[in-house]
Amino acid sequence: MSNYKTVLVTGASAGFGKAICETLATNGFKVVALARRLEKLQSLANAFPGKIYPLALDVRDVEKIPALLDSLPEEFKTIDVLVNNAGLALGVDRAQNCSMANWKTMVETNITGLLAMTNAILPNMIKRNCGYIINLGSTAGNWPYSGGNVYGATKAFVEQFSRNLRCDTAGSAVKVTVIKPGLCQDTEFSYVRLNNDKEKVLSIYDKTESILPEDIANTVLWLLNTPAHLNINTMEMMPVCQTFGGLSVTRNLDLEKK
Ligand code: NDP
Ligand code: 8X3
Repeated sequence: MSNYKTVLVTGASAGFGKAICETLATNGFKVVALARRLEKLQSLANAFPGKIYPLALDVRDVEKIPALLDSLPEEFKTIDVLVNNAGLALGVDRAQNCSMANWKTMVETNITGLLAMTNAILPNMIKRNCGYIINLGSTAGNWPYSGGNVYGATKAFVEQFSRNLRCDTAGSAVKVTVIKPGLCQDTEFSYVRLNNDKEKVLSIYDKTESILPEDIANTVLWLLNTPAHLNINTMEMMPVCQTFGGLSVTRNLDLEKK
C-alpha cells in the first residue's frame, strides 16, 4: 500500500504523462493532470470521474503556478507526489544551425517550468514530512549525440538538480527519483521534435520495439509502492534494441583556417 494519495503529473495530455495518470487513477490515486491542452485533459478526466482533476497551465508561466495550485479543490490540494514530466525537444540540427527561439523554449519548459513546479510544491512536502518528486530526465542527458545539444543539456540539468534535491531533502521522508528513458514510441515527442514530419518520425521507430508509455507508467507506480525507507535515486532505461553508440572519428579532417 502506497504512502501517497494525491499525485500531480505535468505533461498529462499525451505520452508518458497521460499513461501515468491512467495507471495511477486505476490504482486508487487522486491525480491532478496538468498540461496546456485543456480539452485533452478534460477527456482524460471524464474517463476517471472524481479521480482525475484537469489543470490547464503552460509551465513556462511560472508566476501563475502558486495561485493555480491554491485554486485546486480541497480533495486534490494536498500534493503528495509531483511527477515533473512536461518537456520537449525541438529539432535535431547541429548547434551551429539551431534557432535561439527553440533553445529558449526547451530551457524554459524542461528546466524553468520544472523548477517552478518544484519550488511551489516542495516546501509543503517538507512541512508535512511526506512527499515524492519524480523527474523525467533522459538518456540524452548522459549520452551525447549530434543534434542533442540543448535538449540533452536540459536533461543533464534535470538529473543533477534531482541529485541535489536529495541533498536538500536530507533529514526528511521526502523522496526524489530521476527516470531517464532512451528510445520511446507511441508518444508525441518525436512529432513535436520533427515538426510533425510523419515519415521521419516513423523511420525512427522502424523495426524496433521501443519503450512504451505504459512501461514508464508502471515504473512510476512501482516507485510509489517502494517501502518508506528506500529511495531510488536514478533509473536509466533503454529498450533492449538500443545501446551505446561508441565514439566517432572523422577521417581526412580538413584543419586549415578559411
Ligand atoms: P509527449 O510530447 O508525448 O508529451 C509531452 C507532454 O508535455 C504533453 O502532455 C504536453 O502537453 C506537455 N507539455 C509540453 N510543453 C508544455 C508546457 N509548456 N506546459 C505544460 N505542459 C507542456 O512527450 P513524452 O511523453 O514522450 O515525453 C514526456 C517527458 O519524457 C518529456 O520530458 C521528455 O523529454 C521525456 N522523455 C521522452 C522520451 C521519448 O523518447 N519519448 C525519452 C526520454 C525522456 P500540451 O502540449 O498539452 O501542453
Ligand atoms: C528522448 C530520448 O534519444 O530521443 O529523451 O534524445 S532521445
